[in-house]
Amino acid sequence: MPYPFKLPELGYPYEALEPHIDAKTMEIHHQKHHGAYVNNLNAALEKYPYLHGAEVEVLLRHLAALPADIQTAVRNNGGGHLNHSLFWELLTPGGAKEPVGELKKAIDEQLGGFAALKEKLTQAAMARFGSGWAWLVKDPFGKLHVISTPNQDNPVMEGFTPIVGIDVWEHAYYLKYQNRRADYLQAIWNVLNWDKAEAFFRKG
Ligand code: MN3
Repeated sequence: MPYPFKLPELGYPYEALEPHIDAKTMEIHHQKHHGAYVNNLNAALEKYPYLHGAEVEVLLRHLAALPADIQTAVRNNGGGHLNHSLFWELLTPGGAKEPVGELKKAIDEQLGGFAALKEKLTQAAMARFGSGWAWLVKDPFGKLHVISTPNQDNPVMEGFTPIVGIDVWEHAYYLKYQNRRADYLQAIWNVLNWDKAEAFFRKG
């Protein structure tokens, strides 16, 4: 959905991911952090009606074509909006707890299986200095990659399709885990929904 962008409903209660992700973190993360990205993105686009029909992915893929005065705002806040919209979906309670279907096959064949993927993603997330994301992505030729992006950059900016994204900003875990990013990264596997990841893999 293009401009005006809206904060999506979570579709599940804030406490649904306890004890792995606490309700307060989810509430602040969704309402305050994601909410601010949406508001700031709309504010940046307001004076450029010719951009109001564009989906956020399109804006992010073509940042250099945008008016210079809003490129940074769209990059940070459009990225923030897209990243978190994907993240809430990937955390939907229920669903498969390990890779399934076509995605499982691709992970087994290309990355050496789920255990190897977990290790690669955890490494990418731990190695991200400061704020950013770790990702499982697919390139346009069907190959999977594990990457990490700084700040709110989204893999679509590099031509990839995001399959799994893990938020490693401190706001994603600080209330419960404080400085212990490694503990948060261990817990996150309990709440990832691999049916959703499979759907992103097939769609992309
Ligand atoms: Mn976040």
